[in-house]
Amino acid sequence: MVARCGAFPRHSGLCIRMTNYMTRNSNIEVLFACEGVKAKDWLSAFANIRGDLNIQVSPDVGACESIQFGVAWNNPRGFWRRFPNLRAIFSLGAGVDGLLSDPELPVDIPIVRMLDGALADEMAEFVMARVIHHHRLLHRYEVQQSKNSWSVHRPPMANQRVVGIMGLGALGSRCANELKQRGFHVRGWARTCKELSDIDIFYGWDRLADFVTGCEILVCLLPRTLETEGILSSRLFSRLAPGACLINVGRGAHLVESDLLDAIDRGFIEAATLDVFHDEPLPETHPFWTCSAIRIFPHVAAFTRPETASKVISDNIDRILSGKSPVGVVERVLGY
Ligand code: NDP
Ligand code: OXD
Repeated sequence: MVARCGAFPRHSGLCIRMTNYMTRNSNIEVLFACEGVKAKDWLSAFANIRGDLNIQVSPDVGACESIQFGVAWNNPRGFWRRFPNLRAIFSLGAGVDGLLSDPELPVDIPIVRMLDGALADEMAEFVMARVIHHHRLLHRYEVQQSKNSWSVHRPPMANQRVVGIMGLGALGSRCANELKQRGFHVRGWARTCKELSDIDIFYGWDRLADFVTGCEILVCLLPRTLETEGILSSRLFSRLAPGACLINVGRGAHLVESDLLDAIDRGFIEAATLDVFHDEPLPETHPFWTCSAIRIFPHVAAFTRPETASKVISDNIDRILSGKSPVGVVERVLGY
């Protein structure tokens, strides 16, 4: 999640031109264009680590030709086309589906996703919390309380609990490792083969059915791409262990919403933790709000923090300036 500032209107006077953070010899021109994000915190974070960035904050942009680097989130279509001398665009989020959906995105520069250990730490915390919640059947007690009902449920031990992680990238592999260390029986699914110790690895579409079959807690940490949209569907749910739990922290578009409600009705899924949605904020009238088997979180599993992520971007700027490739370049053909 990219931390948002609710009361930060895009065209307000709070959009600061970064001249007071510049040094006299500054010559690296950066445009911070992150819709709905509190720019002030980012400007301070960059200023704390270096003084040679001249950061402008959208929409207050001077000469478009001077901009060398863009920091992006939630931009309107065609936004980045206006800057002819861009050398890279850094996404504030780990997910770049929004950025890549712009058909007018410059084609000849790297798009770089957010790869920050602190983001992975937070995601691992959230996923661990929710896996333990479902593993210990705490969702049942939440429902019981609303009915004044006292009934004890005995969960299996962690090493008998099969947790499946879809997506074994920066975030998924971190979660898989931590869950393994916590004692769960962990399996993971990715596009290409991986080596993660003591984790059962499945890769490619032809192993998806084997991966899912018998999973008791399924965590989705895939990026949204043309291939992965709608992957959390009836077909997949029907292969899970009966009464399985779902944790979706990838993107809302991974889930076929009506299929989840149907799987809950039919007992394929006992409980779900959802942090991402087709429409965010989730509309007030959405049926998920009133489904007792679903817990809703407003896209808060992991936050991109200015304190650490500014250093990630800064290091990548240095890499580019010294002729190296930045870390985290998106493969546009794959969409992540
Ligand atoms: P990465 O790009 O590092 O990892 C993506 C993983 O998904 C890789 O293991 C990749 O396989 C796998 N994958 C992609 N396409 C397929 C496919 N067709 N079949 C099987 N596996 C596939 O991403 P991150 O781990 O950094 O982030 C994952 C996602 O988490 C983001 O895209 C974003 O949507 C979401 N996110 C959510 C947040 C929240 O607060 N809810 C916060 C941050 C991110 P391979 O390794 O073989 O390439
Ligand atoms: C993020 C994301 O990093 O959801 O916030 O991609």
